[in-house]
Amino acid sequence: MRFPRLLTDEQVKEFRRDGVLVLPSFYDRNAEIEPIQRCIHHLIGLLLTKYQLSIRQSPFSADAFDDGYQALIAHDRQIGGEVYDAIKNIPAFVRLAVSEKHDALLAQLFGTEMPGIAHGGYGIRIDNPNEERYRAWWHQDYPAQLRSPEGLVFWSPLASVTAEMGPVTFCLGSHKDGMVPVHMKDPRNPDKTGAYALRLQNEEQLVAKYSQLAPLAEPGDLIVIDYATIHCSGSNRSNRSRWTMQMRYFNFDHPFGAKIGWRGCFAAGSRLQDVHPELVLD
Ligand SMILES: O=C(O)CCC(=O)C(=O)O
Repeated sequence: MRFPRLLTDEQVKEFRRDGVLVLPSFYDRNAEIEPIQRCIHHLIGLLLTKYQLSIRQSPFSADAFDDGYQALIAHDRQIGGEVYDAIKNIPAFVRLAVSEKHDALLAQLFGTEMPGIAHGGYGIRIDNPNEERYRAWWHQDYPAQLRSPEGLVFWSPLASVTAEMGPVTFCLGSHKDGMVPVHMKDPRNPDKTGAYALRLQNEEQLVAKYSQLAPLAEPGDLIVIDYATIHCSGSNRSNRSRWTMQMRYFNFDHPFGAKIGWRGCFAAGSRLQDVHPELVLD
C-alpha cells in the first residue's frame, strides 16, 4: 500500500506539537459536502410530511440546508432524534467517512501502512441551542473508542461554526501527557450516560495546565484531532443547531490494538474497565 503525503512537514510538526490540526478547505464543498447537505434537507422535508406539520421549508441552499429543523424540534424534540439517527445512513456521508484522504492522513501522521476506520465511530452531531445533555465534557477519544491507542478524529462542520455556536475547545499539547483516568459517572449530571458521562480525574486543575484553542470553521474545513488530545464541546448559545461530522480512524499496526483484537468501547458494547482497568477510577 502507498498513500500520498497530503500534509507538509510543517503541518505534521504542528500536529505533533498540538495534537490538533486545522486544515481549511480540505474537502470539496460542491462535490463532497453539498450532497450530504442536500440529503439532510430532503430528510427534514420527509419528516415534516410524515408528521403533517405546516412548517414551511425553503428550497435547498447550501447555507440553509437545515431550514425547517429548528421549527421541527420546537414542535417535538423527539423528531430531532429521528433526524440524528437517519442522517448517519446517507451514502454521501459514508463515502466521505471512508475517504482515501483519511487513510492518507492517518498513514502520514502515524507512519503506518494500515489505517482502520472505527465501525460505529462515525456520525453527524446536531448540537441544538441551549441543550446540555449531549454536550461532551473534557475528554480524550481513546477511552471511549479504543481499537488502538493511535487514532484520529476527523471533525468537519456542515454549517459555519460561529463563536455563539460553541466551537470545540482543545487543550494544546495535552496528547503528549498520555491517557487520563476517568470517573465513569458524574453524580452532578445523572442524565448523561455512556461516553457522555465520563469525567477526567482532577479535570479543572488538569485542563488549566494547557493553553486552549477554539477554532471557528466553515463547511469543507477539517480539524484533525489526536485520540489523546483533551477537548470539549462548547455551549451552543445561538439560535441554530451546530451540524458537524465526526469520523474516526485508528492505526491497526499498533501492538496494543492487536492485543485487544481492535475491539471498540461503548458503541461496540465493551467496557473500558475490562480493557484498561487502570484508567477507571470507580
Ligand atoms: O463536536 C463536538 O461538540 C464534540 C466532538 C468531540 O468531542 C469528538 O468528536 O470527540
